[in-house]
Amino acid sequence: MSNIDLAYLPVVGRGLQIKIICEMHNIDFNYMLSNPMGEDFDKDSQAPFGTIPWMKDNNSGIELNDSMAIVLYLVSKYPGPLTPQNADEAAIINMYWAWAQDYYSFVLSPFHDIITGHNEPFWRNLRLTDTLADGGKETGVSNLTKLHNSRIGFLEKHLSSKQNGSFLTGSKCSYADIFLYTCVRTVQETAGFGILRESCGGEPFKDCPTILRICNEVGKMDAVIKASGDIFEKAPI
Ligand SMILES: N[C@@H](CCC(=O)N[C@@H](CS)C(=O)NCC(=O)O)C(=O)O
Repeated sequence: MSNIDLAYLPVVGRGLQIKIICEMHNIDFNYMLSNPMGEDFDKDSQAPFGTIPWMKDNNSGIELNDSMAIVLYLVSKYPGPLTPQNADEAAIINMYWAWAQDYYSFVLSPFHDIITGHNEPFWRNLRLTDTLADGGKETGVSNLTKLHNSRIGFLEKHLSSKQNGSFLTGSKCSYADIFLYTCVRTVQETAGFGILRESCGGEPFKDCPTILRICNEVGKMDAVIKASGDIFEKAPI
């Protein structure tokens, strides 16, 4: 039996970063596909908060139902290259992780509703939003494109003023770099995010050389290549 049971969806989403982190820390895991895109796991009845990712460590018995909680647990329980060296380093990494989580929650996730054509109330367990309300798809895409540009604009300005090594926090790749990478490549490469690419004239990160440089460095790492496989090409989002 694998040490870790991990449930998510067959998309990049909030699952790939956990898979990459497991690969980098040699953590064996059993990947289960959840409803509505798989039958190994029922998020509505098996996940305490009704969302995925969900994880159970069969060694310790600990069960976690939040992506950041899962990542923080894995890098501290199973130390490896992504484990922060001290509290200060951890705090800064967690701030960048939270940037990516907010970008995902408020930009990418509402795009998922447009891409998958869902706008019915309560189709999610976590949030009640209708991205298509007040103007339909065109307005929704236009508003979210503005938000995308604003969010990445702040991060790029901040990072470019630091001139601080190849990664977010300096010379060492962190779990926040991994999440930034999965978000950026999702927008650049997955079929579903073609609508954001189109809305940005084909290059959604064209004014973000620092963000792109960091993602290029992350994308060169063997564990990232191995864990990602062809997911950006094949997954819809
Ligand atoms: N803060 C949570 C958010 C989890 C979340 O929203 N997961 C989405 C998939 S990425 C989900 O389960 N959506 C289905 C639903 O809400 O029913 C985390 O980071 O794990």
